[in-house]
Amino acid sequence: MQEHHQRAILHLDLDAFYASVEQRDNLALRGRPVIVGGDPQGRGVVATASYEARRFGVHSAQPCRQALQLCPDAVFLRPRFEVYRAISQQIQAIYRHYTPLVEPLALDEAYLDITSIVGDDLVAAAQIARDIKQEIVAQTQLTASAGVSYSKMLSKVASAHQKPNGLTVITPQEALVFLDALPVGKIFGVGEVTEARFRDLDIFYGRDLRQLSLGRLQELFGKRGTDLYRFVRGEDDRPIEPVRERKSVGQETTFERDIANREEMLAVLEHLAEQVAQRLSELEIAGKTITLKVRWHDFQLMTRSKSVAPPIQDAPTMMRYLRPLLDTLLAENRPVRLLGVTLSHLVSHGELNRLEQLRMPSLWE
Ligand code: DCP
Ligand code: MG
Repeated sequence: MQEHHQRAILHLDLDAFYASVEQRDNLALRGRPVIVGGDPQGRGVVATASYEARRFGVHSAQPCRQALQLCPDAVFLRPRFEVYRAISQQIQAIYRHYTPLVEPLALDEAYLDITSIVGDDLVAAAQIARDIKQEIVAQTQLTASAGVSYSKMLSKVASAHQKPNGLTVITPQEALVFLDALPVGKIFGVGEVTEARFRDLDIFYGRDLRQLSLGRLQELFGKRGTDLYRFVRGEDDRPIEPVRERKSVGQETTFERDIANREEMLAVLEHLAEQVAQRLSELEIAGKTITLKVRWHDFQLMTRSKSVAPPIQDAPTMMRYLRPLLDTLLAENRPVRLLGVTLSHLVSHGELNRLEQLRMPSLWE
């Protein structure tokens, strides 16, 4: 385990994400107050507001009605999640170009551990943050704010320090100064309830919290008291936990008795295909390769795959390929004890849309 101050952690957060995307895609919205969220006449809330609208006091989670009162000239828009998700994939691909240690927190937010590239050199880490910010602008025309420090908590504090388009480094020597001035609500794990309890104790900032002894914090908050005691001293060892990229989506079933009837097998495959299609749709992906897996009654395993264009996402299309694949195997004429369907070489819906828009079917080859 590394010493807590010997890592280089980045936190990247896009600026006014949904609103910036809308302004990017519609020139008429640039420089104007834009509010993305629910219906201003209805009961919806603000998802986010452009910086022009924030000047009027509009903010995330505020009722849209109230936002309309504060900023009657604002343009209200519904979110376009597919577009935001596609951009999220795009920026995560940029991050993964630097390190596999990428932990997304939200569509527009992620931690990167770049210790393997720069050691504990935060100046070099800041240069990488700058490069990444530039790459994001180049690829998406959107700006991000970056925080550079030796822990998750401090890099997140750093990225929020100068927004928009900011870059802030917090060195181990500077950590306490930043934490002193940090409202307790911004400390990891401090929700509204805890914040209210702190308010009753006249604790508003990190510097107030640091006055409490470990014993007192444990008395007040149990085990979490220990974390708070450590966080407010700049100690946060939480590792970056990357989400592994999914390689395949599959489903299989073993029979109680072996089956030898083709129609029965097809019925099973159809059921499996529907389950796989359901999962693909939840994950918003499609697969370029379909694989049929068969285990014979004697336990021998065989698979047959086919790569297809365009990528597959629905059960009927899967069946179109599974039928001939099954028939090549059934020539064997043996009873089957397991059937499985797997899709691999996955592509996101975002990627799919982009490529479809380019109308270049050759890209699927
Ligand atoms: N979001 C939401 N509801 C919230 C907060 C956020 O729907 N209560 C959505 C809209 C935001 C996106 O998530 O665009 C990212 O959230 P952020 O907190 O990072 O906010 P922004 O990116 O909009 O602004 P900032 O520049 O402060 O990061
Ligand atoms: Mg953001």
